[in-house]
Order: sequence, then structure tokens, then C-alpha cells
Amino acid sequence: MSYLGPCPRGERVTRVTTSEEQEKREPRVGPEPQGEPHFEPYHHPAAAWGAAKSVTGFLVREGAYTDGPRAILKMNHENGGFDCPGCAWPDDTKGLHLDICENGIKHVTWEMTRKRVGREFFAAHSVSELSEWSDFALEDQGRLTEPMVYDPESDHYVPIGWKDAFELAGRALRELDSPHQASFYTSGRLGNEATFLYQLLARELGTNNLPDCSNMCHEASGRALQASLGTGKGTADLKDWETTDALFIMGVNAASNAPRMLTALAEAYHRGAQIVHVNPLVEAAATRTIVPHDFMDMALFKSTRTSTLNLQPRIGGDMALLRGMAKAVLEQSGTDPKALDQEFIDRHTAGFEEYRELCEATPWEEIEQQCGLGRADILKAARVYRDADRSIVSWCLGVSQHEHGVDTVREIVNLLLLRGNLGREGAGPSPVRGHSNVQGNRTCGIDHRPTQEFLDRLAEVCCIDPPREHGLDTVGTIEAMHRGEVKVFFGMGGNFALAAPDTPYTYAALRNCDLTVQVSTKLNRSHLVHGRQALILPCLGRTEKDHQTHGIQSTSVEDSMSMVHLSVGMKRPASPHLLSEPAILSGIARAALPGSDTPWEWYIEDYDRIRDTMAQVLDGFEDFNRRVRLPLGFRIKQPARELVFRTPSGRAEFSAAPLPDVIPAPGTLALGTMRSHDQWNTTIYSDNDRYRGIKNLRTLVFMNADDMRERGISEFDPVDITSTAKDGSKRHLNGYLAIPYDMPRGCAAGYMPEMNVLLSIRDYSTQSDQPLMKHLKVTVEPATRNGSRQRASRSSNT
Ligand SMILES: Nc1nc2c(c(=O)[nH]1)N[C@H]1C(S)=C(S)[C@@H](COP(=O)(O)OP(=O)(O)OC[C@H]3O[C@@H](n4cnc5c(=O)[nH]c(N)nc54)[C@H](O)[C@@H]3O)O[C@H]1N2
Ligand SMILES: Nc1nc2c(c(=O)[nH]1)N[C@H]1C(S)=C(S)[C@@H](COP(=O)(O)OP(=O)(O)OC[C@H]3O[C@@H](n4cnc5c(=O)[nH]c(N)nc54)[C@H](O)[C@@H]3O)O[C@H]1N2
Ligand SMILES: [Mo]
Repeated sequence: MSYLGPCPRGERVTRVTTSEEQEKREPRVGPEPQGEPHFEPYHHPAAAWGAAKSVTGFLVREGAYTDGPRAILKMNHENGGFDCPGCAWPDDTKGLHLDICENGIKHVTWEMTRKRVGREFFAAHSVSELSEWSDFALEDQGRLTEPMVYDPESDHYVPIGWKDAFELAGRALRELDSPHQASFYTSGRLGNEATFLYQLLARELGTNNLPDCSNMCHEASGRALQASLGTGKGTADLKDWETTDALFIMGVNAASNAPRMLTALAEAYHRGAQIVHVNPLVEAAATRTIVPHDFMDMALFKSTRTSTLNLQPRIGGDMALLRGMAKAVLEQSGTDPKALDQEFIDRHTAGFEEYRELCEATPWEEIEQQCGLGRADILKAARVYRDADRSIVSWCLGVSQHEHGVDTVREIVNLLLLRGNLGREGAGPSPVRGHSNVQGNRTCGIDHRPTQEFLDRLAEVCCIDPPREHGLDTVGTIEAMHRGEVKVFFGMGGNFALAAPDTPYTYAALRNCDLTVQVSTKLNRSHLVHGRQALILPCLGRTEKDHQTHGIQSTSVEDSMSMVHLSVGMKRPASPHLLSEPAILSGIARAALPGSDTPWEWYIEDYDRIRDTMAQVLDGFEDFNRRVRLPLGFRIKQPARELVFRTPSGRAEFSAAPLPDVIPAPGTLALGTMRSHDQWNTTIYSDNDRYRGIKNLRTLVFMNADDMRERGISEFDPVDITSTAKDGSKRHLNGYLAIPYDMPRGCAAGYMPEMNVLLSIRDYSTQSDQPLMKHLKVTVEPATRNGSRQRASRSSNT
């Protein structure tokens, strides 16, 4: 094995151990450091003035100090305005006038920047040159302004008219031997109307190759809820959050990634509800908050607790904790019949006896070892659950991105069923979705495994003959591109190259395509890692006015809690040459399917027409155009919420899966990849992570202090991280800095997307096909050759 040499901080060094040893150096993801790396544990409440300060700096940097605040006042409004393109947390049901958060503001401002990337920019910089730039620098150039096509002779992107761009894409699709040689990726920003047209295009063409970011995100949650309850979504809504007695918040960094949840947590605490956080790290949302739109609290620095109990299981230990809680409740039911809701179990569930026997047969010692918590802690959580009349369990990627993600979500449902926490106010499962419309994408047909009923309706209403076989998901698409079986890749938003696992493998896969098409708002890595032919098609953002023949159009989105509402942009588009996403899809569809009977152009004149068709195809969208215009939109009916279960037994089904072994082998650590506070997936705003006390550093690994000591590693020491994949192949990141952090032994954490180089494409869950982004098997050692200890600072008072 050859050594890669010293690694300046921030450079990613990847070595993929394949038959032919490859070496690869990647540019940094984050910005040039603004100072020395610094670490000081954070002790302040979440949100509050730190957030206000951070927002102000950001508005100034993006030149949006006048447009920004004006736009923010139009965000998430019950009548008109646009939906925050940030996370999928629902809008306040009381029509709150400032239903916003720090990261939502940053996200909107990022889209509204005054910076532009025009033809002059591409003329000045070749693709090879841009490939050396950091991901931060690429996006920081601003909004894309006109369609561009890759010119291999000059290695530059050059302008192309929309008509020619559509024809180029259309011809490539027309000339494929099989429609399955194309794959259509969606990032969860796409509005419902464009989503519907996108899946129609793919299916009319003849393929279900519709990978999406859910395949890396909540696929496990969807599959588990579908199997247990017959509906792939959570059943609790914001009203339930407002009335529940106990909230269990698992595997989510809410203060950074769903910050408007802080309001719900603070309100729950005031009400006297119990709030249990389950996370190997005690994140900021598990401490205190100052709710940003509560001006009096802001002015008086008055914070509210947002937790009553924090439990820190080992990475992957959630299922064992849940099993322990269920076991405790079942044991208690021997003397206290009210511990169980036997009537609910008898009337509405199947498989209870088998589950009870499994819980009895699972020894406490195994439960304690697997979750990494003592019995007393498990019993504390069980008592909170037993004492609450109504409970909600909420979760995100800390639960879903694991080998046994489906089993764990099903165990959440098992626990809820024991006490009838379903189909009534204040209770139920409540996954926190990621992208603002990722749930709507699935509802509106982005699914590589569509149901036959959905395809039947689509065939009937849209007069097409959709393919019946399953298509490719994200991992499947990457592998098929690698093998040369997928030749045309469409990216409808997102940054596939960087978001997907096994960075060099994914790059090679994209480069193996005949054509890559990226519909985007900003320049990113996926434009530079491209096929033999490549198009960049710039589109309107959600904040911008979408003018069509019948006037300004709005699009609809669905939040985490199944509320569908309209979003209408209010800003002048960043460039007169931008098209809306539906218009781009219509143009490509017409070129790809010249004889199509679908009225592609007619749909674009007025999106109400798309909605009328959707109303006929999609369950729960009846009378779509009227209902979506109601003040808060409408909620898609959830059969499970009404205790109607579309499962084989017609009941809610207990699962009885054995506990997985999640204990790291001696000498190894389980590493979870996650976001910093100042990033939005692959979009990096700065290299700070305020709530975790980090400044000027992304190339780090958080570790337990004893694990560091055992390896002779001190704070800020450079280390080499080696991952071992299921197939034994090894991947490396060298010269990362170790940071001691309050987390269980055997666990480590670091940032995505940098750490995707450590994850083999073949390491995905056999239950959900999701890449194992929260459970990499790694060793961490002092850096071998990089002797120069980087200068770094840490506050001495901690
Ligand atoms: N500002 C901002 N908001 C976002 C995003 C963003 O990048 N920036 N991304 C959006 C998207 S697409 C998504 S999917 C969501 C993601 O939202 P999160 O799920 O919060 O995303 P991560 O940053 O991956 O954080 C994972 C959390 O799980 C914890 N964790 C890791 N392993 C385990 C485990 O085994 N068990 C438990 N219980 N916890 C564990 C980590 O400590 C961390 O708190 O956020 C959405 N919102
Ligand atoms: N290791 C590791 N990897 C992960 C994860 C993890 O936790 N760990 N999380 C995974 C998850 S949960 C997700 S969701 C994926 C995210 O994967 P993606 O959704 O593919 O990535 P994003 O970073 O959200 O995409 C950013 C790009 O979207 C484009 N964009 C922004 N707004 C718009 C718009 O309105 N329209 C269009 N057409 N384009 C727009 C911009 O060009 C921007 O550069 O990453 C996954 N990757
Ligand atoms: Mo996500």
C-alpha cells in the first residue's frame, strides 16, 4: 500500500483499495479557513442572539440585506408567500407571522444572492480549473443564469439556447436502446406539480428509474411504517405535538436541522410535557432555547428548557433501548394492567403475542450491552412512557441511516402500539423529513417501486402504458452507470456527485455516462463531474415569480406532517433566461417524446391544469385546486390515523425482529456522518458548527476522550481514519483533527459530505437499500507522517 504523503488541513485524501490501487485527491468542501481551528463546548441556549448575529453576517455577505428581510416576512404565510425551501417542518397552524429560523433565513438568502454565474464566468474558467475549486467556492459564485453545454474541445461550458438544449437531451433519450438506460434523480426541493410531470416523463418514456434523496434519507422509515401501519408516513401532526404528554426525540439535531421544532419543544416544556432526547451526542435542542420569534424572551435573554431527560445510547443502539422500554412496560403489566392498552391491542393489532414472547426472551444484559445504557436509564425512559397518557416518538437520520433502520422504526411502532398511541390526539409516530418537499415527491409519484394501483390510475388518467417492473434507486443507479447500463443521468436539483456514498466510485459512474443533465440554481460539483456530454439547465428558485401564459403560477409542497399548501414566489427572477422546473420538464418531454399525447405545453400555461390531472391520479388529492387554496392548505388523509390499516392483516402489525449486534469490534469505532450547523447538505455556509462549539474546522472527527487517550491522541491531533467495508475494502481520510466530545465510548462522528469517501457503494442496508451513513466501521490512529501539529485553540476554561 502506498502512502499518500502529508495532507494539508482541509484536503481530502482518498485511497480506494481496489485491484488496481487508485489514488485520488479532492479539493476541500468548505471555505478557506477564516482563522485557526477552535473548540469550546457550547453552553448557551439554542437560537437566540447567536442566531441573530449569524444571520446578519450572512445577509451582508450575500448582499441581501434589503431583499433578505423583505422576503423573510413573506415566508411560511398562511395566505400567499412562499414556503421556506429549507426543512420540512410544518408551518405554524396559528398563522404565526414570523414562523422562521436562522437556517431557513440562510437558505432563502442563499437563493436570493446578488452574485451571478453567467457565460463570461464559464468562458474564463475551464472545467478542469473549476474542478480544483472548493465546493464552497463553486456555490459562492451565485446563481446560474442561462443554459450551458459542455464543449469537450475547449473543456469549457458554453452557452446553448433552451430549444437546442431540449433537443440535445431529447435526442439522447430517443436514441437509447431501452428507456431503462436513463435514470431520473430528484432532490427533495422539487414542487409537487413539477414532480408529477417528472415521473410522467420517466414513465411515459418507459422506466421507473426514479432515484431520489429519500433513498439516502427516510427510505427505511417509509418501508417500516408501510409494513406496520399500511401508510408510509407519520400520523402525528403539529396539533398532536401541542397536546402530547411525552415526546421522544431520537437521532435528530433539531436546533440545526429542524429549528422550528424548538418552538414546539419549548411550548411542550411550558405545558409540563416530558421531553426525552435519545442521541449519542447531547445536541443543542436537548438543552435550552430562546424562541427567536418570542421577542420578549429574546429581549430578556429568557430561555426555556427543551428537555427533561437525555439518554446517550451508542451509535445504532436505539433498537435495543426501545426493546428495553417495551420489555419494562410488559413486565410492569403483570402487576399494573393499565401499563398496556389491551383493548387497543386486541381490536387493532396483529402479532402481539409473538412480540411479547420476543421481549421476554431478550435478556436485559443483551439490551444493556447493545444500547450502551444501564438498566436504570432504560427504566427511566420506560417510566416516562408508561406514565404518559399520550406519547409521540419523533426521529430522523440517527435512526434511519442504519443497517437495521427498518427494524428500528418498526420497534418504535411496536412500542407505540403497546399503549394505543395511535389514531388519537397527542399520539403517534412522527418522522422528521429532510428537504422541504421530499415527502411530497414520494406522494406525487417519485418512487422506484410504485404500487400497481398507482400505475393503473396513471395509465387510465394520463393514457400512457407505464412500465410495471421496479426501477433503480440511488445506489442501483450508481452501480448501473458504472457498468455502462445507465447512459443518461438527470439530476432534478440536488448535488448527486457529492451527496452519494463512495465519492470516487460515484464520480467514475457519472463520468461513464453519455449525457448528464443537471437542473440547478447554483454551480456545484455535479456540474464538473459529468458525462461525455453535459448540460446545466438553470431554473427559477422558490422565492421567484413564475410567469406563464395565464399569469403568475404557484406550486404546492407537502410538509413532514402531510399538510399540502401553495407556495408562490415574489421576487424578480435572478436572470430573464431562467425557466421554471415544470417548463424545463415540458420542453425535454416534448423533445424526447415527439408523438406524445400528453399536453405538455398546455400544462405549463396554467399549473391548475396539472393539479386537475393530479387530483384524478393521486389518493387524497380530490378537489386539489380548491383545497390547496384554503388558508393552511389541506392535510392528506392518513388511513392509519383513522385506525384503518392497509396491511395484509388489515391491522397494525407488530414486528418481531431480533436485536442486531451493533457493538464495534475491539479497536474499531462506529462512525456516524452528520451535518454541521452551518451547512445545508452539500451546501456549506461556513466552517463553523456553533452549537457544537467548533470554529474554522470541518475536517475533524469527534471522539470520546477515553478512546482518544487509549490511542495516544490529544485534542486537535491530526489522525488518519480508515474504514473497512463489508467486503473488506478499505478507504482513508488522512490528517483530520481529533476533537474530544461528550459521546459514548466506541462512537465517532464527523461531517458529510466529506466523509462519503469512507463509505463503500456496497455498504447499504439490506432492509432499505439505504447507504449506511450513520454506521461506518473505522479505526482512528495518530497521523502517520503528518507530524506537523496544526495550530489550534481551545478555550482554557472548559
Ligand atoms: N440547516 C439544515 N437543515 C437541514 C439539513 C441541513 O443540511 N441543514 N438537511 C435536511 C435533510 S435532507 C435532512 S434528511 C434532515 C437531517 O436531519 P438530522 O437527522 O438531524 O441530520 P444529521 O446532521 O445527519 O444528524 C443526525 C443526528 O443523529 C444523531 N445520531 C447519529 N447516530 C445516531 C444513532 O445511532 N442513534 C441516535 N439516536 N442518534 C444518532 C447525531 O448525533 C445527530 O444529532 O435535516 C434537514 N434539514
Ligand atoms: N455521508 C452522508 N451523506 C449523505 C447524508 C448523510 O447524512 N451522510 N445525507 C443524505 C441525505 S438525507 C440527503 S437528502 C442527500 C442530499 O442530497 P441532494 O438533495 O442531492 O443535495 P443538496 O446538497 O441538497 O443539493 C444542493 C444543490 O441543489 C440545487 N438546488 C437548490 N435549490 C434548488 C431548486 O429550487 N431547484 C433545483 N432544481 N435545484 C436546486 C443547487 O444547485 C445546490 O447546489 O445527501 C445524502 N448524503
Ligand atoms: Mo435528507
